[in-house]
Amino acid sequence: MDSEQIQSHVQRIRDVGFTVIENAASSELVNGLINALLRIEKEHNLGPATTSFEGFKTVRINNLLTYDDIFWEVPLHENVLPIVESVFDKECLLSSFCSLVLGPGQEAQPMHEDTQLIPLPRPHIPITLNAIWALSDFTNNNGATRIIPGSHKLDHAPEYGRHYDSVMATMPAGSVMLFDSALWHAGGANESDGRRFAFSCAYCWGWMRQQENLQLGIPRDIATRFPRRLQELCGYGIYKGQFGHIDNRDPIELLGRERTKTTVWEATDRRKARNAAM
Ligand SMILES: O=C(O)CCC(=O)C(=O)O
Repeated sequence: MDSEQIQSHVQRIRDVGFTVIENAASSELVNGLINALLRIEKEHNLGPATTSFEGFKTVRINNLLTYDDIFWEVPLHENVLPIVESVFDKECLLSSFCSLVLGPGQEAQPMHEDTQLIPLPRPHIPITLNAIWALSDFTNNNGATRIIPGSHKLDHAPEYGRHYDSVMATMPAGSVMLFDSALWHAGGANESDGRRFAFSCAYCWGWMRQQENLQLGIPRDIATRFPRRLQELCGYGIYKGQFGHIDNRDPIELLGRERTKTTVWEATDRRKARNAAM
C-alpha cells in the first residue's frame, strides 16, 4: 500500500469514521485462519459466549495470539497496520484481538461504541481503531457488522438497546473494515444457515491501557518467539521513552531483546551534554 492510499484511508476514517480495505488478505491466509479457528474450537472444546452482548450463538476466542502462530500475521498485516500507525503513531498498541464467529440464529447486537466507558467528552480524537476482518463474505443476511456513518462525530453514545437505523458493512471475505471505535456499530443478525467468520483486531495509542492484558495473558515463552514488532504492539516498549518502563528499563529486554530506545530522562541529559559541547 503506498502513502497516497494510506492517507486516503486515514481521511475516510476522519470524515465518516470508517474505511474498507477490500482484498486486504489473500484467500490462502483467510482459509488458513478459518481452519485454525475450527481446529482450536474443537481441540479446546470452545462454545458460544455466555453474555447477551457477546452473543449466545457467537463463538469468541480471546487472547488469540497464544493459540497458533498463524494469528501473528493479523495485527501486523501490511495492508492494515500502516493505516493504524498513520492515525496514531508507530508506538501504538494492540488493544484486543478476538474471533467473532456468529452462528445461524445469532440476534443483532445492541448498537454501541467501544470507547463509551472512557470518561472523555465526545467527540474526541480517535483513541481506539477496530479492524473487523471478514473471513467469510459479509452478506445482507449473515450478520455483517452494522454501522452508522459519521456517528463518531456525535456528542453522545447510543442508548443501550434502542433501535437505530444503520447500514450493513457487506464486503467480500478477505476485506477489512477499519473504523474509529467511537463510531456507533454492532454485529448484525445472522439469518443465514452458515457461520459468519470474523476477527476484531483493535489498536490503541501507546499511552492507553489495552483492553486485553496482553503482557500477562501471553505466556513469556510465546511472546519471546514473536517478531519484535508484534512484541512492541503487545506492550513490550516504552511510549515516548516515558510510559511503561520497568525501573527505567525497556520491558522488551525481558524477552531477550536489546533495547533501542532511551528513556526521556536519558535523552534530556544527552541533549544537554550535546548543547554544552557546542
Ligand atoms: O461482530 C461484529 O460484527 C461486531 C462485534 C462488536 O462490535 C463487538 O463485539 O464489540
